[in-house]
Amino acid sequence: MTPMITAFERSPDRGKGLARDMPVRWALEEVGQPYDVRLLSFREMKESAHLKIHPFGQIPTYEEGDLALFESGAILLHIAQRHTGLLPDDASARARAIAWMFAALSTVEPPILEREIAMREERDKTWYRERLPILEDRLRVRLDQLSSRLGSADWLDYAFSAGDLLMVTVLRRLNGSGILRQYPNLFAYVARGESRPAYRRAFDDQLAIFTGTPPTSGG
Ligand code: GTB
Repeated sequence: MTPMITAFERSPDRGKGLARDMPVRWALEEVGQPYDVRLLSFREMKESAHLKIHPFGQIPTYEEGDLALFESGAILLHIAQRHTGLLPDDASARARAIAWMFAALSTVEPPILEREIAMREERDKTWYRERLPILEDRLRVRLDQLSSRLGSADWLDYAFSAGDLLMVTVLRRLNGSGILRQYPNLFAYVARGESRPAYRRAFDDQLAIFTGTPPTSGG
């Protein structure tokens, strides 16, 4: 059964691969699972047909037979558990890779998002100039820690895993900020993830939606 995922009909990032269908596409490409894509407008995301699948009216979702999932992290875990290639066979290594998935979404991403949201929505507030350095300091604490842990390794826990896939995805949100360049090992880590063939295929497919050119694979 070919899974169906949802994505923006017109992504606000203009095809930069920052929307959360990107990690789902990347995971499906890594495990060699073809998939279909249903594109949704912002209006369609809030309609009852989609709300039955996603209670918060967002993308991505994942449908496969009777199973309908929302939350990119849960979708990633499902794909990684169902196929080989994204989680190690060894039980302890598998548990550690899953810990990195949670770390990406619940420890590293929040300070990245807080800064991003402040820059987008609070620029005109009186407190903005004082608050931004506080948010950037908080972010640097996390990046310092992540950079120390990664050291000179290629991936967070030996072999590439779904933990790396999500961590690279999360760090990509800093693209263009100049912050990642201050951490050469994290910068190289993101580039290493982006150079994987599966990543490239996923990126090109989501970009094709924006540019209107036919997809090469996946959907
Ligand atoms: N926790 C959920 C998950 O991980 O799946 C969050 C899902 C989510 O935030 N979905 C967003 C959405 O549907 C799209 S990805 N938003 C529409 C809405 O809430 O009405 C977030 C996103 C959107 C745009 C950019 N961008 O333009 O750069 C980046 C990321």
